[in-house]
Amino acid sequence: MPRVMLIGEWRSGKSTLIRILSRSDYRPRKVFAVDHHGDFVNTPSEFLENRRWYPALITASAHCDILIFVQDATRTTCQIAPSLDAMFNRKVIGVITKTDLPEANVARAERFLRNAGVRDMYAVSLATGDGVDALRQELGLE
Ligand SMILES: Nc1nc2c(ncn2[C@@H]2O[C@H](COP(=O)(O)OP(=O)(O)O)[C@@H](O)[C@H]2O)c(=O)[nH]1
Ligand SMILES: [Mg+2]
Repeated sequence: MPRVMLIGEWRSGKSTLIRILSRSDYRPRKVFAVDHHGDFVNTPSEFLENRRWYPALITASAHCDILIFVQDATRTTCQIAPSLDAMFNRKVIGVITKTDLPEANVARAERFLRNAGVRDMYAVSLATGDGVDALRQELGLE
């Protein structure tokens, strides 16, 4: 399978996504550091929130095949900078989480991700599993 790196703001669902996609009991071990779990690379939310950390994201992405920008569908703001995809010479896909929650607005999350440079997006609920199969297929997971 490809090596997949996740980028997204605090509580957007990065750790949960890794747990579900890897079918294992992933708990992030490290705080404020890139965390490897099999073929998944988790990144600290702080690396997205302040551009002084962008070099750390670029370095971590170097040995990854696919980057996932994670956007929480219930959030009314987006911390992913416009055209952030251009910073990486990698395939980027978007994952919209929390589609099961009443305050979720998938169209808004899609706009945020499109603004960040994402073209291919997957809307999922990590609570119900909705949409996860399509994402698995995209990533070449069984
Ligand atoms: N209802 C619901 N909760 C979710 C979903 N994805 C993540 N969560 C919850 O959101 C919280 C933050 O998720 P986490 O994976 O720790 O976010 P991270 O900070 O990006 O790693 C946890 O309590 C998750 O259970 C989802 O699709 N639906
Ligand atoms: Mg986490």
